[in-house]
Amino acid sequence: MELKAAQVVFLCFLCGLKADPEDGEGGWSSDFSLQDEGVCNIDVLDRSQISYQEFIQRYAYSRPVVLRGFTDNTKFRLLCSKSSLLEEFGSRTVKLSTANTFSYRKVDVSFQRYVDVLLRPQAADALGSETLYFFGDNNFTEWKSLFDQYESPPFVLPNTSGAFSFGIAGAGTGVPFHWHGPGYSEVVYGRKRWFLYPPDKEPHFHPNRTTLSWVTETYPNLPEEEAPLECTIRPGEVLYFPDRWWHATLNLDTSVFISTFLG
Ligand SMILES: O=C(O)CCC(=O)C(=O)O
Repeated sequence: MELKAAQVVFLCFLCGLKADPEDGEGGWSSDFSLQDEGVCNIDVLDRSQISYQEFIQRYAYSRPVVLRGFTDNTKFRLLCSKSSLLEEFGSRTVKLSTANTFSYRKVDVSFQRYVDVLLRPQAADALGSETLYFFGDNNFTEWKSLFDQYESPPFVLPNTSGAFSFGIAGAGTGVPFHWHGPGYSEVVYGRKRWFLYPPDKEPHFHPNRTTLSWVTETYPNLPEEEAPLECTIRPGEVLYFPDRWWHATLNLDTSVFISTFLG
């Protein structure tokens, strides 16, 4: 079939409008991902299901919640595609942290090198203390053009402001149990499985072992009363964790993610 010039122009116009030129995963998909999303035993609420007052009364100081469809980060998501980030920030230096509870060791590498060499699925037997994770320690001056486009979750706790932590990590990676102040976690690409315990219920874990090893070795043997709260979040959802709640994460896919810490 012969295409007329006008038809070609129209088709090219549609190509240009395609939301993501690489794929639905922003070019971050890899051959390996984890399938088990686990249960979701945390409340998941759409915008129409909760007001700010209800959030404060029911969740802000007492339990986690997943909020869905509260923000539109379409533009931020496009800027986080692999090609876009590499083009803009490939030559910038990023600070990596070991993926253990206390994240002591820090290593500087170029963002391009991190993506080309270090961003890979987690080996099942690797120690968290030997795994380098790009999350936080962001240079907000150099990456300003990106963070300016992020719309953070609208429900802020009284007398707090948000600080961002941005990261990208391979399937099977994650941060083992730890706690700190309240905040939100959002995945821009990929899926992230979260495990949480209230402040007075410290989970059994080894600070240098990975979440992956906790999930495969410890989790299946937990008595029912020691089961965590858990949920897998996807793009368009944010998980809220209250102050001092224990939490651990497991990236099921290569994931791009951002937390908003409220302090
Ligand atoms: O997103 C992650 O993998 C780590 C998030 C986390 O532990 C945190 O925000 O404190």
